[in-house]
Amino acid sequence: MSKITLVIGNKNYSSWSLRAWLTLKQAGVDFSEITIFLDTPTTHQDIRRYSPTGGIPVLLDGDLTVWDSLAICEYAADKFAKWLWPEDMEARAIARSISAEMHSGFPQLRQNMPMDCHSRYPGEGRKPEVEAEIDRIQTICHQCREKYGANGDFLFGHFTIVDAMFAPVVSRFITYGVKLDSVAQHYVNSILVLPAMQEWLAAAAEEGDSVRSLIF
Ligand SMILES: N[C@@H](CCC(=O)N[C@@H](CS)C(=O)NCC(=O)O)C(=O)O
Repeated sequence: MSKITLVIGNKNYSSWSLRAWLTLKQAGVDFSEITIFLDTPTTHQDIRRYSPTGGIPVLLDGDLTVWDSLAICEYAADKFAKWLWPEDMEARAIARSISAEMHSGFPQLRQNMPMDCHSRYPGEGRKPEVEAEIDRIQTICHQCREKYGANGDFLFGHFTIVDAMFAPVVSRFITYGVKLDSVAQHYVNSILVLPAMQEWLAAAAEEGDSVRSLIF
């Protein structure tokens, strides 16, 4: 068993888990997974065995416990792959701003279009407040791709933590059939074709249960 362990929720539903998991995979980290299924009678106590907050994902590295998706991504960048953030200081500041925005924002998208990787609900959840958040995401795509994206297909060129933070949104756009402009669609496709993303989606499809009342 490898030294690093990531405790995650259902691959189909746990958007926060996807962010940490994809970051570790992209960084080539060798890690084991512990899956705790959400919305069962023992979920809460099972998560509490690992997590001081009662939330997942949680990363275990020897005696060290790192909780919260963004902190896990930061730890991966510190310990394994500095390139998970852009090299340029200003680009890095913008990348961190966008990651923080995704971490604390987009409540309408979360509430009305919860991640459900293997289901398809085209057109569901499209309130004006949701449209406004989708517009904001497209604006981020345009600005990053234009200013920082020249050397690759991702928001800052090569894959960074920002892209991991956006991966659940990409999945939501597929589930809810969101039509995007060409720049945003190209970006969505770039995330989708990542082998690690394909691996996550295939595992999510295999889980096949339904807890649609949950909001992630
Ligand atoms: N801010 C936290 C959010 C974590 C979170 O809300 N995780 C959900 C699963 S995606 C959870 O643990 N829910 C606990 C439960 O359903 O009992 C992070 O970024 O990691």
